[in-house]
Amino acid sequence: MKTPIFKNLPVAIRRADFADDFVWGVSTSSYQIEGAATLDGRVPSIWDTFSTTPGKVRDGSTGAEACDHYHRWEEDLDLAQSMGLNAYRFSIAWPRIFNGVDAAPNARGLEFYSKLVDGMLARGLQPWCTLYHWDLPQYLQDQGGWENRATIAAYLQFVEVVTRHLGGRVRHWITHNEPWCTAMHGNWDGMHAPGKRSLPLALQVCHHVMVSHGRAVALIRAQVPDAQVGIALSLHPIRAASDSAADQAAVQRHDGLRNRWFLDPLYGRGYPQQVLELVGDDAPRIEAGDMDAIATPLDFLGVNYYFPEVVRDAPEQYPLRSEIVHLAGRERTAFGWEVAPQGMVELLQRIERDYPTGPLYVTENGSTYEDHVSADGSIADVQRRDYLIRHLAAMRDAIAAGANIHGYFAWSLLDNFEWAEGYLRRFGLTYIDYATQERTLKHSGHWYSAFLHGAQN
Ligand code: IFM
Repeated sequence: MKTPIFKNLPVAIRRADFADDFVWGVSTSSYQIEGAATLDGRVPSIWDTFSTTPGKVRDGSTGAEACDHYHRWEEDLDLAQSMGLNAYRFSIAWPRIFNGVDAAPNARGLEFYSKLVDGMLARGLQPWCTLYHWDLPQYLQDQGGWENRATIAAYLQFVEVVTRHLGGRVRHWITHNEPWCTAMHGNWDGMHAPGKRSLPLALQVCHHVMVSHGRAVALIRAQVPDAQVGIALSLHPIRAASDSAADQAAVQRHDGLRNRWFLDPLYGRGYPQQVLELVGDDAPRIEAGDMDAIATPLDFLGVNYYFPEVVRDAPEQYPLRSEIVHLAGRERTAFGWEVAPQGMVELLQRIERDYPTGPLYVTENGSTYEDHVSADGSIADVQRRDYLIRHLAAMRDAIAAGANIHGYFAWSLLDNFEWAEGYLRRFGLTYIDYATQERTLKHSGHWYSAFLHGAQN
């Protein structure tokens, strides 16, 4: 008799379908799980400021406590190990490492990540370190944040200190997580910290973030001789709402800013001309050497895939003259994101066809649904489990067709602070009871664990 966790699986899949050295991980980020916002010399980040500003986070919550991972990290790493993972992606909270413009590095902040990394290594988890996952120190935002070119130098100082301390133990480095979100949600639509609403500002922020990325690649290599360095981009396959020529043309424009704005400069092609023409005077100011810095060769590309975007022609919309539409009848997560495992394959194959990326890693993929705790305490999150299985199967098929994919990180190990949605959205393979901080592996997590331990299904 199959236990409920293995009942009605959408497709058969086994770990043995993948290479022995395939990287199997989970992804997390500092502000979303750590809590301990005022401990051991940590200063406020832009997310502390933003989330305590009324109306910015849907349930009025903050990451001040989150999953209390700062104190429970051993339990969390034990869980990751018990699941059979061989990698763990985490991010460093910059406000724990530097607490002022001219401050010396904060030894207690460094100590936390040092222990965390040792904990991963002791459990057979390869550490994948993201240097920036959106928690900019507020004192830097007070001086203009990423709009201010001086923030690039501050970031490099932070990167230098972190890589000097952890470089002997951490080989895999991700400079930035989803620069689109840093720039556009932070400064164009205002949904994320620091909550500004200006396209030219967002494009300038984006440019500085990308320059900081390129400079960091060289710096990390200088500090960590056998480093593997990449960036994690949030990318989407872009699809047309109809067969009309106008909608097809909208796809090109939309893709230009959503995907090519990042991929083209990373691979030495500069910003897409089509988008530069559309944004006109709102284009970023670029200094000599910037584009070469952004194009510093990478060891891998991290792709965060969640869903395809469907667009239609919308001549009134500045600057892309396109608009995202939600077609009826599509399968969606509770966030309204379309469930499209094939979209992941399409995206990865397109990236490889169009760019010399080298190895690809899916650095995030996951789903949010309403979770219900049963009387026996279990969480039968069948939809999240099936989302995971279907995406793994799509990835397996893409690899069989020749895709250069070397690893997969599920988002996320734990339910956590989902930015502007607060705790209303649960993405975890593990359920967090925020009142008690008790962790319970959901059925999706049990399935992933069984899969990683070699179960046949
Ligand atoms: O929670 C986020 C994460 O911080 C960045 N990528 C998308 C996830 C789900 O929205």
